[in-house]
Amino acid sequence: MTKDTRHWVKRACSLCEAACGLRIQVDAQHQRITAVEGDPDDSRSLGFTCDRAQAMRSLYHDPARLRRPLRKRADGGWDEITWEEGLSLAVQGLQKVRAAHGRNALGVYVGDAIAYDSGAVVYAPHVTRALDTTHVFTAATMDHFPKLVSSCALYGRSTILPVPDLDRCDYFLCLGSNPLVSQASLMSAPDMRRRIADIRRRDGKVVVVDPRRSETAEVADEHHFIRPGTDALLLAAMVQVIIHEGWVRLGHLDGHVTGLAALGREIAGFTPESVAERTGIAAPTIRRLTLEFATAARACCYGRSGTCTTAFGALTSYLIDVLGILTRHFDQPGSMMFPRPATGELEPGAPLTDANSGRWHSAVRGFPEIDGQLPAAAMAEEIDAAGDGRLRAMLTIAGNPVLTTPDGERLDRALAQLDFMLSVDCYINETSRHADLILPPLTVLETEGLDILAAGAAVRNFARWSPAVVEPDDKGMPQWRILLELAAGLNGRDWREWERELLARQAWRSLSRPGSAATGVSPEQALAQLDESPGPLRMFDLMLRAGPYGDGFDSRKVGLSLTRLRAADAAVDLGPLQPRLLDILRTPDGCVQLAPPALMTALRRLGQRASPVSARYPFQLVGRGRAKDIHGWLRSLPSPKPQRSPRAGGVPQHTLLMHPQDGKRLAVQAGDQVLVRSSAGSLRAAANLCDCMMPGVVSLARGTGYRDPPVQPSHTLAGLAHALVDGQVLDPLSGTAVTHGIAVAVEPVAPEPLPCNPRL
Ligand SMILES: Nc1nc2c(c(=O)[nH]1)N[C@H]1C(S)=C(S)[C@@H](COP(=O)(O)OP(=O)(O)OC[C@H]3O[C@@H](n4cnc5c(=O)[nH]c(N)nc54)[C@H](O)[C@@H]3O)O[C@H]1N2
Ligand SMILES: Nc1nc2c(c(=O)[nH]1)N[C@H]1C(S)=C(S)[C@@H](COP(=O)(O)OP(=O)(O)OC[C@H]3O[C@@H](n4cnc5c(=O)[nH]c(N)nc54)[C@H](O)[C@@H]3O)O[C@H]1N2
Ligand code: SF4
Ligand SMILES: [Mo]
Repeated sequence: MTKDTRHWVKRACSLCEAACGLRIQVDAQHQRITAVEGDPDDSRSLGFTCDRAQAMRSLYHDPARLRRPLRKRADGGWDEITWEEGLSLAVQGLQKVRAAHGRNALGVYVGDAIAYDSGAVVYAPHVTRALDTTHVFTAATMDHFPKLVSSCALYGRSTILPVPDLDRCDYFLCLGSNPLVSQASLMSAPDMRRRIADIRRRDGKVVVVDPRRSETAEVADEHHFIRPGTDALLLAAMVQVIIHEGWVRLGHLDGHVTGLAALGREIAGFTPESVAERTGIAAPTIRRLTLEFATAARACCYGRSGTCTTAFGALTSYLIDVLGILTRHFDQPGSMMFPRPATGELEPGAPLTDANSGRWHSAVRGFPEIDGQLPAAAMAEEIDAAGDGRLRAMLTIAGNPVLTTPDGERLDRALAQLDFMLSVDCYINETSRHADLILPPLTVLETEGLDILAAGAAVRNFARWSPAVVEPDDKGMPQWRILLELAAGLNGRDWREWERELLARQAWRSLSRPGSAATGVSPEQALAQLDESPGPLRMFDLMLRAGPYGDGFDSRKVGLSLTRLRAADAAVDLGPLQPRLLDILRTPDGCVQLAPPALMTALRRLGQRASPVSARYPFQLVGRGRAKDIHGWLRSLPSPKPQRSPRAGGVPQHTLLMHPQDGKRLAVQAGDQVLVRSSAGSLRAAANLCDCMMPGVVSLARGTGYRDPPVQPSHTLAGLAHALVDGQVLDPLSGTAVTHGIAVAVEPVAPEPLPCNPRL
């Protein structure tokens, strides 16, 4: 009888912010992952996983995943090279362009996938800093950047982000998010179906506002269709009613806000009656929802992608918070609250007075930098139209902007013109195929890490360490080390020395923080207690031990350290969220700013807002997430087991959803091919008629649709919903591209065979 070499390892799923607890079965002898399951003992997810969890396994085994550095040959093919060569060529390539054309000839794009590797999160900002360029782009300006801008204006710092205290609220108003499928973002709460059912079970109420009756709307008490892009009008009317009716109750924030009178004046004209037609929600309904929200015992107003990536994204994000602040549904149990991560990233600090925007501008359209970033929508033109000031070398990390930013085809061409391009990516995707050099990291299953992203957005405080599940490929390199070596190399330093210096700087920061658990401990004493091996783990140990729940470098004390988290081998519960806004506010006057000038200007602009639809483009297109993939890229993985039903929540995933009335008007029947056109481009899709759509609004899953004429997909399938996104249309306050509510025309076309990907 052969000995069974399989064993189970517990770790968090790293594929979205929920960070569910997994049990992963490993055949150690053959270095194979044989099963991925939800861990019933995980206190946060209680055994829940979504369809995507299996991708952790497929990703590890995928033969198409890169494992060694690749250098492009003159004929376009690739050669495997050593890590030493790869890293040295990478630094040389970037330095050569900098020496010849100056620092701003270098650019960097950091994508979403970086977020799921905590070690990489530690060193990515150091690479950006080492490039020392004004050309910094990230996926955030296609996503949640409006929230950061709003938080900066209200609370003085972009990282002070409120999270619904979901498990204690009894009224959940959810706008522009479909957490049943996406499992949410800026809210880490595994198993949203259970949590929403729990609100209803405790006699609470769930209200969803969405132009599509989404999977979340299906399980809510109420759903209201809204015209895409008009949430700011709805929320302005709700705030207007609260101020006008004298329902303002600031609670513990009384005396700690400024600008209420100014806001009252600016918002006076936004009555429910004045916004009803534009939003599509009747005035009495708006008044009733406002009354219900204001009088609920514990209420949360939450908005995500559908409220961010619109022309008034920052204003909408700000109004969402203001609604809570004015009704004492803020920073109190059961309302929007602020997590307290164990690594100490959200602790009190001195007021921040320096301007964090407008310090430089993009060369072509003159976009102001915000928090050090330029809009991703400006990337292509900064390469191909900025003359002498143009970008000549790019570094992309964990992203695929050719498919996820506007004008992807132009970016596709522009990247081909660069003098040098480096990608840190585990695939040759539509973007990294242009690189001269690709440096592929180990997968997260081969590395240890901490749930830092999820802890910063958790609906209940927790800390969790995840072990490596399989032995790391001995010829591979963890992502943290790739990034650290790049940062060190660009600074002309040895990477070990540079790591030590970054650690010493962090020691100084963590230990000098007011309220540190390690008061009285010197940086030298702290550093002497850390592990000898360089890397993010000893950085995390330092942050945990000096952090708010830390042992303060005294192992006799009850408190967190990496050793304790490792021993726990599960999420460590750190209790419910606590009121703390007044401690962490960073505004110069120590008050929440209710009437920041830029947002008041946006409010005036909102009053004059013209509808984007016209006779030429009479529909509005919104996106929807697909249960199995993230932005299309997981879809190309081989499936470890036969695909489940192609339906999620009853909605077929590959089609353009439209209301039957609209279908009738266009003489389009279910299954017919249609051409969807916007000012930016066009694509094909099969029509799917459904009364889940608001009339006049159509919906396409992210990363779907086919080129017109259809072409065979390359690696990730032609994920072209972005082909309709116009890079000229941005939320001016945040530089975020408008990906929801795009004005489009829809017309029936003669069918063409659509390419078929056997992996779909
Ligand atoms: N039209 C439209 N555009 C959108 C959106 C939309 O809804 N509609 N959504 C927006 C949103 S919310 C986001 S977050 C962005 C995402 O935009 P991006 O971050 O640019 O895109 P992803 O498709 O997530 O690309 C991730 C890539 O990272 C690589 N990768 C995977 N794992 C790793 C890893 O561990 N390390 C490294 N180095 N690479 C890895 C894979 O090759 C994958 O292609 O797109 C935005 N763009
Ligand atoms: N399966 C899957 N899960 C994912 C991802 C994925 O690609 N696939 N991506 C992950 C990422 S990076 C992110 S950022 C999150 C995003 O997670 P969510 O923010 O939940 O995003 P979506 O699932 O796109 O849901 C957006 C909803 O907003 C609605 N909407 C569109 N326009 C408007 C509008 O103007 N007003 C209102 N009120 N609603 C509007 C859409 O109809 C849609 O139902 O999901 C994460 N989870
Ligand atoms: S919800 Fe997110 S964290 Fe949980 S299993 Fe799915 S992808 Fe992984
Ligand atoms: Mo995102």
